[in-house]
This record gives sequence, structure tokens and C-alpha cells, in this order.
Amino acid sequence: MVRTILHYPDKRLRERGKKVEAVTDEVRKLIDDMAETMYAAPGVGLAATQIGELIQLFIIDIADNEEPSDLRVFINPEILEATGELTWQEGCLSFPGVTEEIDRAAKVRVRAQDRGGKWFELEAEGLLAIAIQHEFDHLQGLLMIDHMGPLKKRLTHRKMIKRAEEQAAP
Ligand code: GNR
Ligand code: NI
Repeated sequence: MVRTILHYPDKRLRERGKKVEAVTDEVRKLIDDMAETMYAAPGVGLAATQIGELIQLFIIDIADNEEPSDLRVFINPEILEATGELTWQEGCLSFPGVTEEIDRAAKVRVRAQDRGGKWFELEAEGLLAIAIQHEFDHLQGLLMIDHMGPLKKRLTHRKMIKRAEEQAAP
């Protein structure tokens, strides 16, 4: 089932995801919904907090359109190491119409559980490293706007407020 993606300034986007105590069928069903929602959007990643499920879970698929899908599931993720610097033009499904260059680490080593509950470690760079940091932020209630300079932050805030107002009273 495709879920509704929350848009900034929805307060739920500021909440922290709770630890997933057990990777149950219920969690796997949520993962299926998230994948459907992400592919429909379309997006390269989605955090559970973006659909109002306040748990430590995100998914990523950075495969190109011509490539077969490559869904990666991260449950209870921990970033073990972040090195280097990389600036990337980012977008976010919770900020429709907004793109901005954001500074991040170039490489990350992450530890998480997969959809079977098994722990794995992964070293990532490029878009995958960017997406992992972006989604990890979501689980802490952090958003791309928090990485912007004061001017762009204000502009983005205003743009999103205006958009929300227009949608409330079209
Ligand atoms: O679809 C998305 N694209 C994207 C592009 C550059 C950096 C990060 C992202 S993540 C975003 C989907 C999203 O909002 N995930 O939380
Ligand atoms: Ni996002």
C-alpha cells in the first residue's frame, strides 16, 4: 500500500524513530509499504519517519531506471565511521520542489539489520553514502533544511509554508 509522505513543516518529521525491538512480519509489511511508496514517488530512499512511523528504519534503492531494482533495508542503523567531504545536490520527498547542495561525509561505514533481522556492515561512497546520511538524519528528526545556510534555510521554510497554506485552502 502506498502511504502518504509527510511534508515539512509536519511536526512528526521532527520526532526520533524508536528502536525496532524485533524484526517481525509486521515490520516486513511496513518495509513493503515503504518500498511501494518510494518507487511510486519516485525517490532513492525513504525513512519510516517520513510516513509517520516513528521507528529506526529506512530503505534505499539507488539503481538506475535501466537497472534491476536493488532495495537495501536498514533497521536500527548506526554510522560507525564517516570520512572525507562531499557536496551533493540533494532533494527530499518531504520538501517537494526543493533541491540544494549539502555538505556531507564522502564515505560512511554503517551497521544495521536487514529484513531478516540479520546484522550487516557496509562501506559506502558516492550517492549511496549521501543517501545513507540523509535517511539516517530523518530517523533523528533532522532534515535537509538543517544543513542549509541561514538565507537558504529561511527561503526554503517560507516556500514550504506557502505551499502548505495553498494546499490547505486551494
Ligand atoms: O529521492 C531522494 N533523492 C535524493 C537525492 C539526493 C540526496 C538525497 C536524496 S533522498 C530523496 C528521498 C528522500 O527524501 N529520502 O528521505
Ligand atoms: Ni528525505
